[in-house]
Amino acid sequence: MSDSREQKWWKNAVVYQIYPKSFQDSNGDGVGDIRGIISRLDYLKDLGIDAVWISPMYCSPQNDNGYDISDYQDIDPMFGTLADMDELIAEAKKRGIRIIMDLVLNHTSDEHRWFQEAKKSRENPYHDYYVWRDGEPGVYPNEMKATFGGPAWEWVPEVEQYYFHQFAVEQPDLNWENPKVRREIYDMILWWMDRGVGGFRLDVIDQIAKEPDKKITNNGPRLHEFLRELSRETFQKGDLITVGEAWGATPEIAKLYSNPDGSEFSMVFQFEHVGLDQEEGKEKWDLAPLSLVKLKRCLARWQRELYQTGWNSLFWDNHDLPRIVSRWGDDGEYRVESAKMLALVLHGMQGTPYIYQGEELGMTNVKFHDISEYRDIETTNMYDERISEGYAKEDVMHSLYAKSRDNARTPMQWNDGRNAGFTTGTPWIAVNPNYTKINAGAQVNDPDSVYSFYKKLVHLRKEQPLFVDGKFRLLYEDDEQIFAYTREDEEAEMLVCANFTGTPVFCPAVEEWKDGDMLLHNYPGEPSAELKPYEAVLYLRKKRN
Ligand code: TEU
Repeated sequence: MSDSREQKWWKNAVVYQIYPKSFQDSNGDGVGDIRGIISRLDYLKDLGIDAVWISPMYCSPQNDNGYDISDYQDIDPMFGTLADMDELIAEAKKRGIRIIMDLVLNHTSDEHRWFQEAKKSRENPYHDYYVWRDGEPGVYPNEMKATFGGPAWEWVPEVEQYYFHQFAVEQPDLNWENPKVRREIYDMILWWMDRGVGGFRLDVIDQIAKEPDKKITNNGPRLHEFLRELSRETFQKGDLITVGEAWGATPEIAKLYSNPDGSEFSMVFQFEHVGLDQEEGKEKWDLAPLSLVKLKRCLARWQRELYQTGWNSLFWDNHDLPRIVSRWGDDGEYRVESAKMLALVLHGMQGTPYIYQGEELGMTNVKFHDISEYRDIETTNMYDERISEGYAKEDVMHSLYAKSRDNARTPMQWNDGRNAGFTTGTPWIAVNPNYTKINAGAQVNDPDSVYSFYKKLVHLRKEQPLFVDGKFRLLYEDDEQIFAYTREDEEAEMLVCANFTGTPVFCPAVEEWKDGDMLLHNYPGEPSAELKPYEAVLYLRKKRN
């Protein structure tokens, strides 16, 4: 075992993401909660994952489902209590699972005590916790827009100033220039570390060092100075996994974030591959055709660039993204095959893989008929905006079906019973009607299920050092159907070979590797050089010395 694996447990780990509102309800109020999560820990243990990242459960008015925090040091009653949280940490620990909290440090809720104080007067000690600019009602400091629609500035008559918000009006941005803000944040993080938390995911962390006067949102000049201080004052005092969300990361920047010297984070989420199906210069709703060549080049570049100089996170899905099987796979006839194929292609690369709840079941996007069934603030704001701009309803719905964040947020499909076993009450967002077919109950004991395939992958990673250390090499770079690559170290090499389409394709590498051990395959029997729709295989061979 190499040094890096001994020192950095998270390089060998698989993380599972829970969106708590939609995971498991224990008290019939239609919203998932901590006791629900505790009741499903054995399921997670069976899957074999090492850590669970849970989206925010702090006190929040829920304008953005918990990404608007009103008290960082308490749990929202909707999810339970601090005592429940302590129990969750302890119960997870018993099963060898660490709990990763989601830290939203770029902004708070407008109901946070700091903001309530800040907006009282310019002299208030908390005023400078946020980002204010002078102006007059109706004359904005500049034309910056918020991610969730509308201007990025909101007028507060009491102080006759605008505050800056990169997301919703209810999410005022914190002022990281103020050392007091930073100290409060560090103390809060240390407090969670003392409770036994195993790591943190840092929400939109590349946006904290904004300079709105220069229209700088992410990657501000002081960003890495702030991050190094944050890491020194908190994370480096424990053995944590930390992952920053950085939509604006390039490989160069990611090397800073995930520097092996540990000065910032363990790794970052970068989103370059996620934006490939969006028309350039437009919004995520403006869909461009998918190109496998572009996807491969993008992912391969990240593999190459961070090799031994940083560390990748590997993910297809999260709570903001549509379901991968509906996006790059086939959520109809070849749902099972394509879900497995996508899993293998992702997990075979170098980095720490993340599984988003339900991905291990091959859960799909949802098509609600009416906007009233959608809950996400980004989705409903965009709908209103586009309808008022004259877009046709069908076109807007078409974009929602492809990209709404609610695709990922429908309740976890546990079984084929009422509400998919998620709640005995009325779910806060409707269950995807395909739960009768796609659910955990049908898959956990089926050796051929998507679930079992994920489970094998997770276990393989523990057995094969190549998954962690092997050097990546892309094959067939210009092929629009095949995604194939090798990983290699001094002792062994492996081949991942996948047909990314529903049309058979000839792939000579499969023939060349026939003498290797076939570790995984998403069809029965041996593959031939003609790969079937979405067929994927993993071969390993030892090197002869
Ligand atoms: O997301 C960051 C972010 O930039 C997203 O809003 C992204 O632009 C959008 O989802 C693309 O559709 C994080 C959280 O993951 C998200 O859930 C929060 O809403 C957001 O920050 C604000 O805290």
